Amino acid sequence: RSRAVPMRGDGQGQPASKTGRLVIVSNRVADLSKGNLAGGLAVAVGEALKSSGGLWFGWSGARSAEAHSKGPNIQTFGNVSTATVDLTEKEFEDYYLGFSNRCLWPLFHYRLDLAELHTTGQATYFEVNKRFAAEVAPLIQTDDTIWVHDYHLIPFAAHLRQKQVTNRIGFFLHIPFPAPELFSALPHHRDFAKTFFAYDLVGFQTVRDRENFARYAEEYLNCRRLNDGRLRGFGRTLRIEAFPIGIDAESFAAEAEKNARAPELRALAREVESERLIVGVDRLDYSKGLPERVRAMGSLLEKWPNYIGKVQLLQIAPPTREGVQAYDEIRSELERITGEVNGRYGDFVWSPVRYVNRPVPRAMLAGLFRRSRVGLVTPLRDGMNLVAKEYVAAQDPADPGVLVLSQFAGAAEQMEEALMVNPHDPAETATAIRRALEMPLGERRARHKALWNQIVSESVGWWRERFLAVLHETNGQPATPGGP
Ligand code: GDG
Repeated sequence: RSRAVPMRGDGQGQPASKTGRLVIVSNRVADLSKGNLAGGLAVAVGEALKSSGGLWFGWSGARSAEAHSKGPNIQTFGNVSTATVDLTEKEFEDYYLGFSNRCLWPLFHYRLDLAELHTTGQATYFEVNKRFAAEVAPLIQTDDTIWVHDYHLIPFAAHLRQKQVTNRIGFFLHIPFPAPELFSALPHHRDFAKTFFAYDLVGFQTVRDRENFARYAEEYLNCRRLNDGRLRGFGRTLRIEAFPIGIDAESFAAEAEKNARAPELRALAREVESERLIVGVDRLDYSKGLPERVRAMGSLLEKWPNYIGKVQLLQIAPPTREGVQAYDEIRSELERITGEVNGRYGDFVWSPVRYVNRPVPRAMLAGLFRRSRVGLVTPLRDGMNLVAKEYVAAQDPADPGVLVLSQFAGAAEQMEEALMVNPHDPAETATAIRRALEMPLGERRARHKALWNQIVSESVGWWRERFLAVLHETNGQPATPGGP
């Protein structure tokens, strides 16, 4: 665990509330009119926004034909405001679907084969970042702390600095940072990467990601690594740290306990015993290793036919980023393999894989996790993977299920007591599933206890407070026109 602890300072600096407002910048802004904050980022930063007061800026989610914005749409909810802007159709196509999701997403997930490196979207990506920076700059106050999120907005601070903004600006990358050899395949990668140096702090999910970035900066940008771990380059000193994102484990556990007996789940239990139920929940993304997972089910049944008619994988995989070809392809592939495995091993009353291509309400997911003996989280590459943590949080400590986890999920750096697998090897995954299904109660309890302690102590609140505390230890940067 100490691997994620900051190398410099104690991360216990001034809390955000004592030093002015928090300004969150992310691709999408949550709808705060709904009262209850739902969804990853909103839950993750919501408390900090409420405690220090703040502003959340980003895309409204709407597309408009007009090329010029009339300024952000500002809405106020108590001490928190949202400021949103629309994207034009071209911006949506080139910045969001194009460069962000056809190029950066696959590249950062080690999928050079899927990355559209020559997309014209890179120019629009920079333009949108520039426009966003211009729209938010007049709203920034001198003592604001600015926290920018994720791969859509990497050059955001560079554009903001050109508007003479000298505030502290932090960035958190929710997805992996790839090995330098991969990143350097991006055309103009140096111009792109130097924009990281406009931040005061760049946070990564894992030590591996942080070190990939550091190695890239040293080898390709001629930066110098200081003894305290910071990077010196482009006339600036950049602090880089690993901050593994967490969940609110206690509230997810309560939700799971409350929903474990929901009528929908009782009906499911009539068909498959809980002790034989395996669950997977993932956006239908090629990074999540879904076809490999279904192949592993085939491998399990081939090697151990005693499970035929008894076990079932319930895979929830809601569609995502429709309109990007790689997503249409992964869906076809998953559906073909699911059909193949079900056709080979299923009969009139039972099939080994149940596949749901729709989102399921969060409460239902929590109950489902609790009723499933095995949680199968086998991405080929993942920044963190919150499902792994949610699955653990949902278990009954007296009779807990077992997490089977990919070594390539960021969560693997923290969750050592899971059954770790190489998701590229269906036979290895099948062996782990069998081990999970057969694991004695004592071992299940011991593993669960260790994992539970881990997710409770390194919670989402811990992540948020540590990021902001470390950001407050930095000094802010002079605005250097024309700089990175
Ligand atoms: C990115 C990074 C990183 C999923 N299906 C349904 C549903 N979900 C919820 C899960 C979980 C969340 O969505 C997914 O989070 P993950 O972390 O698993 O993955 P990404 O969406 O790829 O998130 C990832 C994360 O950012 C945070 O930094 O961990 O590595 O890729 O909470 O439960 N929720 C509901 N219905 C569904 O059908 N309600």
